[in-house]
Amino acid sequence: MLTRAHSQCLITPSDLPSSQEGLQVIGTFNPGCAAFGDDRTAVLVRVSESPIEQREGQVSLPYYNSVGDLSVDWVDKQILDTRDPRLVIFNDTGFKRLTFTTHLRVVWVDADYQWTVGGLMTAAGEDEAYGIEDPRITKIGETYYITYVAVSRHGAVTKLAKTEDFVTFERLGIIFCRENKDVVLFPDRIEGEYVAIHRPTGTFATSPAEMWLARSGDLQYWGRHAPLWGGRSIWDGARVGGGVPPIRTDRGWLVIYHGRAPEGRGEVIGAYTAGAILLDLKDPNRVIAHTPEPFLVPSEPYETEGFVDNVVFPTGHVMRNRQLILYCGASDTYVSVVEYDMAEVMNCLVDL
Ligand code: MAN
Repeated sequence: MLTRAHSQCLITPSDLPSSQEGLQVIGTFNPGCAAFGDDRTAVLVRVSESPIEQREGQVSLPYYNSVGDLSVDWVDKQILDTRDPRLVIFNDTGFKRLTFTTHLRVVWVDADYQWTVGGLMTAAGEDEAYGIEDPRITKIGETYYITYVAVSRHGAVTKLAKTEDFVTFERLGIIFCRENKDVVLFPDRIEGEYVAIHRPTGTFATSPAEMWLARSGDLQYWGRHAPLWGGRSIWDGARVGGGVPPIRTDRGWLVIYHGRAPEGRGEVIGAYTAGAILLDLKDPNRVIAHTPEPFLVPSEPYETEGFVDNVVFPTGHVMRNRQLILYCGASDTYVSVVEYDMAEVMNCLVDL
């Protein structure tokens, strides 16, 4: 574990307004971010909301209907498995539903971590019926490209949107079909092509927890898929996924990713921690170094206790004076920032 130069809980659910009446904000986490102008950071926060109304013995399952309005299905608790706080499972059919809906809220953060609330991007269309989650932002040229997860009865897909001002957002559609999350775009083209890391979730018996690399001529159609990196230790053995868009360094592309450990005794979900791999600058399919241990693990109270305990989930970064500022989700409840000396992060990497 690496010593943090600074860390703080930045945004809590009570800090942000709900998207409409009748909903309460229960989570503000997994934020995408990008440096904007000289000293501001545009942060896109995943906001989860649930209906304020409670009914005895029932669970509310909110969703956006075909005209984009919020609807709620009320279901008897008795017929559901409610052990995972993020979703319920119908006992008879095994169908799963989320217990909240999500949208993305813009927050402007200055160099002293003072912030103001901006606009929002709400879910729209059938493939976003349960909400939009976990944005990652990469500036390419003058445009900010946002990958985000859209969740619906069709599963979890990754979509692309773009903005120049974080006021209006143009949707560019699905870029990776289900089940695919944690898509991060490289900021530069390599040999003329856009490059992305994605995380398909396989259900086949031999499908491991693994990140893949893909290339595209236009950001829309992705091909030349190849496996990139799978978990090798306990901390990243159950699941891995790209965290922060790749950072160009003189030694290679630094890719900070999250790993999930298998469930410990009595735990529903194993701890989420973060480590890194280093990719060859010209041939990003080649992993040249990795951190055998995670350098970021849940330790602060806001990381160890929340909607989901023991989660640190880095999703954005800003560089300032050789300091690496990571914007993270903490316990699926808060936005936190963690600062590291960039040289110390690079020192955690061990050549392969
Ligand atoms: C999954 C996703 C994330 C979430 C983590 C931790 O990776 O649902 O959005 O933050 O789990 O619960």
